[in-house]
Amino acid sequence: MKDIISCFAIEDAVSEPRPLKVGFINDSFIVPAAKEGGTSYFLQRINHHIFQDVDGLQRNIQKVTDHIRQRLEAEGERDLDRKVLRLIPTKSGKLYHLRHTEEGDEYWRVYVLIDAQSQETVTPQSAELAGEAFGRFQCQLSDLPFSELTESIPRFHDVEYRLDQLDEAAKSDAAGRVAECGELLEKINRRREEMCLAERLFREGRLTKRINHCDTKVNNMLFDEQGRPLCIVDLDTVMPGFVLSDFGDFMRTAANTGLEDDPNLDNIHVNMDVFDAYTRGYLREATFLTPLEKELLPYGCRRMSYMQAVRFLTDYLNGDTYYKIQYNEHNLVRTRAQIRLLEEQEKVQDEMQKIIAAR
Ligand code: GN1
Ligand code: MG
Repeated sequence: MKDIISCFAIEDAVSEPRPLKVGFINDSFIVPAAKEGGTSYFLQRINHHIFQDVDGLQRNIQKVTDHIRQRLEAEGERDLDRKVLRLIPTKSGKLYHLRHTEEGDEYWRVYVLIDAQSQETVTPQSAELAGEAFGRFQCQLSDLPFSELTESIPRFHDVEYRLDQLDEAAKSDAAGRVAECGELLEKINRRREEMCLAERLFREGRLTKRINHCDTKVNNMLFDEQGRPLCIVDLDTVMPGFVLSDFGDFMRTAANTGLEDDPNLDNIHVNMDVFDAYTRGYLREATFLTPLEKELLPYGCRRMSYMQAVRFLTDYLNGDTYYKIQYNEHNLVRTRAQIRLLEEQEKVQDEMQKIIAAR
């Protein structure tokens, strides 16, 4: 660990790193300041099986954080290192440290540690703050051309591509599970055209892409002691996409009265209080939206539940190679729960549309 830390352009003296349990994808460590009042750091080993283009990934993060920092500076913000992540380069000026070991290559990076709190659960009040924070995040990046960033996971939120993957999985039927999925496949197939609307509108030049976070969960926000949002973290999936992704994914995860993998489908309804609160906060900040983008937001919710169902079912058919599972039929249960959420969202789409139109 000492060797790894010593590769980075860290000025303050630091103590021994200690592991931190956050997220499932990268390995994270806190590197505490050696003295009171010194800077502490956040060290991560990047999962390069998921993020195969580490150069592109790190360049994305650098561009996004630089851009936000410039905007904040121009607004006269003082508390910069708590309002936006700061990457620490290596002593040779690289955005990560590549280490060759007998077990394979390791990619390490360092941020300044932000002293803040995080939240795991959503209330209507925190949903409004989250809407504001993610809206502001998109707004701060709205003048950075989306083509400046790469897709850190290629075609991550592309529904046409996700359906191609499902078709391939169904065709090869590697785990012999297609026969039991007839009803789910039928529900997915029936909605194909509608759910690929964004990709078609993009090709027709009517819908733009923008820079999205692509993992808009409340636990990817940091709050200060008073519970005010400070900063958005976990920037690995920041990439070009439709604004529908960030809006829809928050609603998929937070505005569901059931669980993402709820075995009891009757638990699953849309939490309209959370929907209303997030929308209020989001639309206050997302002043850059075109009328079409705004109108498509309820579709964005359905699209993300649908895409997640497609991804879970694909993994089930492939024999569970991507998502970690806790039991044999976990991906099937997840698929059913996401399809039910989609059906519930379909029932309230007019209500959603009204809430949005009223803002
Ligand atoms: C994965 O591991 P987690 O929860 O941060 C996935 C998301 C899915 C989510 C479904 C890189 O995110 O896209 O929406 O699972 N992330 C990746 O629970 O595939
Ligand atoms: Mg995550």
